[in-house]
Amino acid sequence: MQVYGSRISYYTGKLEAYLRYRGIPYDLKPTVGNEKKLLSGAGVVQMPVVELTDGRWMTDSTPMIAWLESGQSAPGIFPADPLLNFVALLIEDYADEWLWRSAMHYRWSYRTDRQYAAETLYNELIKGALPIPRFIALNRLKTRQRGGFVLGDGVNDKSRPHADRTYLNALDHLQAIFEVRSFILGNTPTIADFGMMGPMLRHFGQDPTPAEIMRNRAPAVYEWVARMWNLKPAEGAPDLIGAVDPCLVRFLTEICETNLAQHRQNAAAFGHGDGRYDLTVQGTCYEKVPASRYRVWCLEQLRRVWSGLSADVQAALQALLTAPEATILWDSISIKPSEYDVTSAAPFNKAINVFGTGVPPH
Ligand SMILES: N[C@@H](CCC(=O)N[C@@H](CS)C(=O)NCC(=O)O)C(=O)O
Repeated sequence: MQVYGSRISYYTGKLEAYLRYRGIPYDLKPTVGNEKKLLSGAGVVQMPVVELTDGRWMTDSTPMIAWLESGQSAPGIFPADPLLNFVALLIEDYADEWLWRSAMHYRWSYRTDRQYAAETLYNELIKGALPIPRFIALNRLKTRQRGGFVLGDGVNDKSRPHADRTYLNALDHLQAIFEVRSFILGNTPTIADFGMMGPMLRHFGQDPTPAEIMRNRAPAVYEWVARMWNLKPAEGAPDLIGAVDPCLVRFLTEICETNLAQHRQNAAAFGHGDGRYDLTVQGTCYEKVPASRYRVWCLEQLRRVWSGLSADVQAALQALLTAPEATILWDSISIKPSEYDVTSAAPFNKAINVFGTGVPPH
């Protein structure tokens, strides 16, 4: 397959970790210069977009990995136990939709990190493809990314300590887990691990400032990143935990307080037709963040899986997810439908970006 993406892209790294694990060969191609093909094939320009050898196009790491995995033989990365599977999906969604802001903040707010990222993107995507002088291209990249995904996504002097802290919290929770087992939900990997590779591989584990923090503060996480990158399926059945333990419960509380808080407020803003809203998470206000129709769909997916669980599993999960923010998973409140992918064709549908046409609009 052809994977259109970048060596420093969050979701490309997530997909690549999975492809390497499954031994699925791929070529990495640049998105720049191929925008028309991507738009007509997948409906969006984003990273990653995949062209299969049979000519079909697909995008969006979450449904892509689910589809690829459905063609694999056991052991699967989606836990057979419905409770653990739901926990894994919650972790994947937190990695995709919550940690992104913090990862973009570390990459584009810190001078050394943004210089490294801009140089890498220039060399990979722009040099030789677009007739733009290097220093102009670097400045444009920094302005686009910092303006859109950091300042334009609510990270300012007031919210910055929380955007820093949210990464440290993720590290501390994972470090505690990897002190007792090799992967998030056991001694074999699940979709929770592949999801967490998005932020941890190509941003936090690679950008100079957060990578230094990871090595010193959470060496077990640093080791897990390498373990995931070098992983091949084990023989035999998955070896997963039989019960959710206290270190995982604490991680789930963090996930509810952050990602599920964002989901509730984003869905409400979308319902009111607001393009931007003030997002309050753990007492910090991220001002004027862009509302996302794509994320309303993510919430719908979680609620759909929830509603398919038996009453016993729902009750067992409710006993674990005690943070008030968790109720968005089962509340009977009406959420304005995203009307995205209504025929459940993803990852082969005409996709939408997380924000507008890619970058949060100014
Ligand atoms: N939901 C998608 C998100 C893909 C995505 O947003 N990728 C980023 C880069 S890692 C992107 O292409 N952003 C749009 C842009 O920068 O224009 C997925 O999981 O694959």
